[in-house]
Amino acid sequence: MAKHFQNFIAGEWVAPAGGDYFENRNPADTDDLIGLFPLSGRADLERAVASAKQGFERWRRTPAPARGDVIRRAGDLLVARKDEIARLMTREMGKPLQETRGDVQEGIDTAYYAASEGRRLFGHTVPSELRDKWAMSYRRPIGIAGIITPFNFPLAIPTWKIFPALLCGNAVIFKPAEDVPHTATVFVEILLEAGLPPDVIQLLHGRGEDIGAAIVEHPEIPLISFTGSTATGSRVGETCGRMHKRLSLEMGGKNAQIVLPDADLDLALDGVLWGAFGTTGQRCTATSRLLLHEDIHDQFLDRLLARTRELRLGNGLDPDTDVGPLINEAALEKVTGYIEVARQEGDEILCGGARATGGALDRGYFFQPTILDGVRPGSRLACEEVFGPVLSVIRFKDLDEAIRINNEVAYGLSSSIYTKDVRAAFRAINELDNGITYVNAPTIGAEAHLPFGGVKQTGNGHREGGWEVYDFYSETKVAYIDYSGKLQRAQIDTYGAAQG
Ligand code: UN1
Repeated sequence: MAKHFQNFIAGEWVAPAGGDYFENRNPADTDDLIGLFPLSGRADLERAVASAKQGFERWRRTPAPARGDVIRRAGDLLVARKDEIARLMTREMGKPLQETRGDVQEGIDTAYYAASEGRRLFGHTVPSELRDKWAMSYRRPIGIAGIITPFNFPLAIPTWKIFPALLCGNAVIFKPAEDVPHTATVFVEILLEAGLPPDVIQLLHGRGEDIGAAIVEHPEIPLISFTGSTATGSRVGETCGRMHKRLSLEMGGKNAQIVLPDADLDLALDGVLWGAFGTTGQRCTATSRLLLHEDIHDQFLDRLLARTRELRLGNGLDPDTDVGPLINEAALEKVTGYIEVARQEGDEILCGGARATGGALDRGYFFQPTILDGVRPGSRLACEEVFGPVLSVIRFKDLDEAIRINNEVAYGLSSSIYTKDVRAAFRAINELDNGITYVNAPTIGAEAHLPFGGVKQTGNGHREGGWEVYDFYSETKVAYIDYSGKLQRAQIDTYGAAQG
C-alpha cells in the first residue's frame, strides 16, 4: 500500500479537502510507485492564505538577521542530508546522482548566500537638497509570495525563490511540479526543523491548472514567481497584469554553443556533450543548438557522434549511467513529435531519434540522445524549445553570421562560445542577446550567487539568484526626515535658500 503524503497548511500536515490524490512514479521505472500526493483545490488554498496572513504579520517583524539564521540552519540541514535527498530526487525525476547532488548543493549555496544577505539588505542614504533633512531608502516585505516551480531542479529552483522570499520577510505558499512532490515535502520539513514559524510556509500539491491557477488568481497573494513553459507563463502573466501583481517569470530557452575554428576542440566536445545531454536536455539552459564553423564542421561532428553513441542510458541511481529518462509520458510524446517535425523539415538525423528500449529501459521514459544536422536557421528545430536530448546542428561561415543566428530566436537565456581569440570572445559577450554568455564553457552551469535569467521571451526582466533577486521580493520604501523645525519646500527652497 503506497504512502499517502499530505499538504502542509496552517501548521499541520493535512489531507486535501476534496480527498483526492495523484500517483508519483519513478520515470526510470514506472513500476516503482513513490507515493500518493494530494490534489489540492480552492478550499485548501483559502485555509493556506488565512494562515499565511497570520504568519506574515509575525515574520515581517522578525529582524532580517534572525530570518537569515533560520535559513542558515536550513542550509546546515541540507548539508547533513545531501546524499539522502539526492537519492530520493533521482528516484522521482531521473537525473543521475551526481546531478541531483549538484542540485542539493545549489540549494545549500543559495541558503548561505541568503543567510548572509540578512545582515545586508542594503538601502541607500543620500544627501537631501535641503538643510537639516535626511533622505534614505530601505526594503520592506510585501506579503504572501506564491511560488510555482518546475520538475527539472526539484530542490535548487524552489530554494532560489523561497529563501530570498523568506529572507525579505514574506510568507510563502509553495506549489511544486506534480512530478517532484517528494523533494518539495522534504524541503518543507527541513524549513520547519530549521525553526521557520509553521504558518510562514504552506505547501500545496496538485495540478498547475487547478491549484497553480488558483494561487495566481488569489487576490491576497500579491507576489508570484513562476518557472516553467512559455505557454503557461503567458497565462500567468495575463492574470498578474490584470490584477497588478508583481511577477517574476523564467521560461524557455533555445541556447546555442558556437565553436570557432581556433577553439580547443576537445574542450568544445566535452562542453556540448554535457550541455546538450546532461539532465537529458531538460534544463532551460540546455544546449539545443550547436553552431559549427564550416572549417571544422565535419571533423567535429564525426567526433561528437562517436562520443554520443558511447553515452550510457539508465537508472540515475546506477553509477554507470550518463543520461537518465525524460520526466513523463507527455515529455516522451513531445520529444517524439519534434523528431517527426525534423523529418518533415528535411533535417538529417545523425543518431538517435527514437525512444530507447531494451531490458530495464522498457520500464522508463528513455529517449536516445539525438543529433540533427543541416538544420536551417528559421526552421522549427532551430527555433523551438524541445526540452529533451535533441541537438540541432547549424553551420556558419564567420562570427557575424554565428551571432546573427544565435540572436534570431525568440528566446535569450544562455549562450556559449569556444575560441582562443580574445577579440572574438569579447564581441560575443557584447553582441549575443542572452542573459548569460559562457566563454569556453557550456550553456549550463550558472552559479547561485550571480543573477540568473534571460532576455526576450525567456523572462520578464527579473533575475533570480545573486543580489538582484532581493529587489524582486521586497518593496522599496523611501523616508525623508526633516529636523529643521520649519516648512522646507522641495524644488522651491532649494539648498535651504530660505534660511540664507
Ligand atoms: C534551469 O534549467 O531551469 O545553470 C535552471 C544551470 C543550473 C540551473 C538551471 N545551475 O544549468
